Amino acid sequence: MRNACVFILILLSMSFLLGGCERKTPILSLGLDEQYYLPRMQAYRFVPGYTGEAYRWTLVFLDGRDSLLSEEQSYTFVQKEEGTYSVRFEILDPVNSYTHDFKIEVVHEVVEYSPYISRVLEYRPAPGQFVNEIPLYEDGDTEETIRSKVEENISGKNDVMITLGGFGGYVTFGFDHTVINVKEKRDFSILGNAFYSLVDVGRKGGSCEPGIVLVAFDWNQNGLPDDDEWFELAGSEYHKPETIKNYEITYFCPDPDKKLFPDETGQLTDTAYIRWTDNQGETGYTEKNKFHVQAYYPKWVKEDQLTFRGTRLKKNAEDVSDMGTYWVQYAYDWGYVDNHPNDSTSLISFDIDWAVDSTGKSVELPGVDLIRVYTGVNQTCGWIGETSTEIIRAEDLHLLEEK
Ligand SMILES: [Ca+2]
Ligand SMILES: [Ca+2]
Ligand SMILES: [Ca+2]
Repeated sequence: MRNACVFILILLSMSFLLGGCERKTPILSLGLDEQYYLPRMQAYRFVPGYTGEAYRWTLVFLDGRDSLLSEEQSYTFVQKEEGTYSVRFEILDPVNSYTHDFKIEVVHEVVEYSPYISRVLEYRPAPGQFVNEIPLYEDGDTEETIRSKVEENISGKNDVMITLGGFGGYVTFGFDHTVINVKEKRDFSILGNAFYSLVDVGRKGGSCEPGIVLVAFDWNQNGLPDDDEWFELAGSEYHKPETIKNYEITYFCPDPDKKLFPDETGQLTDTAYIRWTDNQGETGYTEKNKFHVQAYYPKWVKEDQLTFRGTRLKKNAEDVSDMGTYWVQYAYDWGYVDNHPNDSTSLISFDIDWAVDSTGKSVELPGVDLIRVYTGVNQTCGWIGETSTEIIRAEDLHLLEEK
């Protein structure tokens, strides 16, 4: 091993000299240590600067068996269980092959993790009747102060509801650790304010406003949703023909002095309030009702139009009275936020293994660092207004289990 290290150092020094001043990579970052101490549920990215034709990272067990971890040059390691992990890194190259065995001690975190949301990275609701109210917009608020209000509201067990507004409106949040994808198990749950109003029929319905979940693993470990790919968790509706992928909608900020178009019931004060157009050739309006008199377009947003993209679920509401007085939003089977009541534990929890890429192909993720939820339907229901996903809390189910 020692000889190999010396050899590599010489080789690296040579390439550094040959490359001259243009090579900025410091030699020290090119190596791998013999031993690492890493907290559980925290990803760590190993980036060997030394290159070859192919690579192999394997987990080596005590009995000599091994299991392939990756064939990429770099590897992001994360484990839920504490203990010693023996890892082998190999550079497979006809000229300079290289094997490095090292140990990772996965230890308990110094400060106990929270099973709940610890940070909100983005909040961008689409127009809606609760926008500027939950959270409350106050004079002088900016994107950042609103984000911080949302963070305060849905972190931990504060349980103060936020709205995502109409189709596409979203929030992005994370925990103080990676939510690990445990095989054959649901990994996290998200709480909203859905309820059933029909108790005597086979079809669950009431106030069910399904939001779609996206997840990302922070591969480059910078804590940000930058170049990490987002994957949709494919719920019960994902593969149905009526579900529209790559839906896009643009809402236009209304002129405050615009003419109002009330309806004959007196409950809608403007049926042509916030105009939207979509990429399906449709156009329509977010209607204003008399129960919510504030502006529905997010006041802190400077742009005069807002565009959202995503998967659009079929409308789930029916006017069961046929007179516009009693609307029922029917729940989809599984895999959506604010779609079943919070006491239906299995119906508000999510499995990271449901993740699919943009072509619908299943992807394997070791865990997720970032979760985004957006309203999945574009629908208005008379006096009860547009359908909007609401959130109060999210939980790492594995950490909850430990408590
Ligand atoms: Ca899982
Ligand atoms: Ca990142
Ligand atoms: Ca709701």
